Amino acid sequence: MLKKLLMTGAAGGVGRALRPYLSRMAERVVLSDIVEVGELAPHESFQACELSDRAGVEALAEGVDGIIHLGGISLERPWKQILGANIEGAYNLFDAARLSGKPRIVFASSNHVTGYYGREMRIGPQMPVRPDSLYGVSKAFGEALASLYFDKFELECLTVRIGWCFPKPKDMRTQAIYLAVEDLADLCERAFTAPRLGHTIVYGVSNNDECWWDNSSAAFLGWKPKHSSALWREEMLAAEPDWNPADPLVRFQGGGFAGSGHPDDPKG
Ligand code: NAI
Ligand code: 15L
Repeated sequence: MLKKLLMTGAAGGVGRALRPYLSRMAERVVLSDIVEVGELAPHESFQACELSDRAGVEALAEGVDGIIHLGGISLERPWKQILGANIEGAYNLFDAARLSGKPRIVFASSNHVTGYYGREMRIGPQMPVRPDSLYGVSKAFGEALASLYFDKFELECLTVRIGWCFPKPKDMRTQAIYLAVEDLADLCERAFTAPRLGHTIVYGVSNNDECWWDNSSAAFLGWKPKHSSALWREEMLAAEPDWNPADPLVRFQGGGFAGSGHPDDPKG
């Protein structure tokens, strides 16, 4: 059991869904975001922090023995936003952790780090990154930091390339990459209780029928996702009757992220 767990991005969709599971991992939980998180349970506290603010992030990391880092821009957005929240923010977080006792980190990366691989492929963390967006590039930067900070400073980290962590899929793509929040909670718990973690990369995906990702290199964690998107398959198939296999939305794992242009271009 951790003594004090920090979760950034606590006001976001994943943060709100994960919050009820944190009491089984830690005695005290510090929730952080740039927006309020609402009413607090007795074991919870809130500390507002902008991730690009170095001093603020150092204060946040002080005295914690585990971190779940969800905070930042979670979609393709103009470069300046990504630079502050995801590039500077990730650097501040990892470096503050280095200076404050090297707590284990669970880093919320994204499937968009490898979004330009085709959907007929099965890929694993050993394959080269193939980001489909500036957002995906920023997550690849975070993953590279995690690798450096383990190799050089022995700061252990579980990088989770999350698929689709929402209550239910919205189409056939997200049905293949669906991650139930309970499975994510189990994975975080494994990250904090494994005797050794190193820097491990895992795709955050439930036990779905369609599957593009091979997590066998993280088998040592003993993580066995219990949930599946199978119950929504018929509904999702019916919602997409007209496939065009050449459409980026259908062709690439990253779907619309792979099909979109530069976020700083004026919209036509
Ligand atoms: P979200 O956008 O709902 O939540 C992100 C939170 O980060 C927000 O509450 C926001 O206020 C906070 N934030 C943004 N910029 C910040 C800054 N500069 N300083 C401090 N806080 C800031 O995203 P969601 O869906 O909850 O995702 C959580 C994490 O998981 C994100 O890092 C996202 O990239 C990653 N992820 C999520 C997926 C999903 O299916 N929900 C899929 C792949 C990755
Ligand atoms: C992500 O990385 C996003 O954070 C999430 O909102 C979804 O868009 C998801 O990927 C996706 O692949 O659809």
